[in-house]
Amino acid sequence: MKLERVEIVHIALPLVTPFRTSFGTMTTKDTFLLHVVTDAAEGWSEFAADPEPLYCSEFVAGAEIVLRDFLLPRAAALPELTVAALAPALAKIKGHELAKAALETAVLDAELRAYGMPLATYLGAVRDRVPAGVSVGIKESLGELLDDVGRYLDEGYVRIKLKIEPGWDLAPVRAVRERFGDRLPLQADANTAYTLADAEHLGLLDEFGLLLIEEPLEENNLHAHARLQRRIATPVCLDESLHSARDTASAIAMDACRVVNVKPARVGGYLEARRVHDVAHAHGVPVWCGGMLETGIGRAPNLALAALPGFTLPGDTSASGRYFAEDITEPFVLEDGHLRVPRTPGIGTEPLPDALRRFTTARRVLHG
Ligand code: OSB
Ligand code: MG
Repeated sequence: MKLERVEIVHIALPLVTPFRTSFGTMTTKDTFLLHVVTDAAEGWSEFAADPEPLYCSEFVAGAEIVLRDFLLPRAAALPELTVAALAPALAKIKGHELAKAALETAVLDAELRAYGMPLATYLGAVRDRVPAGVSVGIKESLGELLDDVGRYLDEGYVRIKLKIEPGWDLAPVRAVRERFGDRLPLQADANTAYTLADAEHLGLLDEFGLLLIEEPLEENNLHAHARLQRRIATPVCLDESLHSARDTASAIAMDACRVVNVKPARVGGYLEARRVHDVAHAHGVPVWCGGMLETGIGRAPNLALAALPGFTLPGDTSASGRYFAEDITEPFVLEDGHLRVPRTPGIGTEPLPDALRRFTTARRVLHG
């Protein structure tokens, strides 16, 4: 393929309810879509991060510059643009995995559309639908939390993840266990809010039989996570600390990570995400698909990935309605606690023109 034109479309979608984590509160999904036009087909993707670098070091305005000045010139210089050739062409640019993932995914969408192949087929999916979990933010009160969890369970979600931070950890976990029972698949995500000095305190979560505790300590400190794992029974799961299949191999070898949260954007795209899955699966380490409050453009390819054989735990791939009153694509709906894996070529969805127009805040041509 030859890259003809790349457009960035900034969008803002109000969230149905504010989402509070240990790193901040989000009330809108404010990001951009990439629209790639090649001589063979067109593709879409969504940038996974936010306007502020709170979850990771990348952010919306920075990613636009990285794409325009460093990534797109290299993609455009390829004599034959393929998704396989793209990551090697971008490798000299350090970091910026989320920006790279946005470009790679849009190119992948275009290339697969040119072949008429669904992403699920390309990746090696073995399921038609994937079980849906839901990530529940930090609330003002335990009563509010129990109401929200109860509502999600009534809707059919099969696994609950509670966001935790110092001061909001044992009490919410205990309250959810007491109200909804020991058999509810339950896990917690600290988004780096603790230190190794909190090991004894985190060990108090052991009695609640959590599936895992996600990223309890600082980002990229595999050593500290391994030391924590020696002191707690709850399996440690990494999110922020894993940027590649190589990181994943190191973390597993050190026993810093007994479960892996795979976010394709965090590792540079779907090709590397599949390698993360392969490394973990070969070690018998369960993986699940994380989320970044994506619109349907980001959610569709995540569902294809979550249909691979090593994804043995429900992910944060919730239905459109958990995030937005109106999505930018055809909405993903919960059917018996599951979401259907898209089965049309490429990522299997595209923006609805009318919704796209209404949610767009700015659009610029970045290339071509
Ligand atoms: O740590 O998994 C996380 C949302 C934004 C940034 C980071 C995280 C999250 C979530 C929600 O937990 C996942 C989702 O529902 O998309
Ligand atoms: Mg997380």
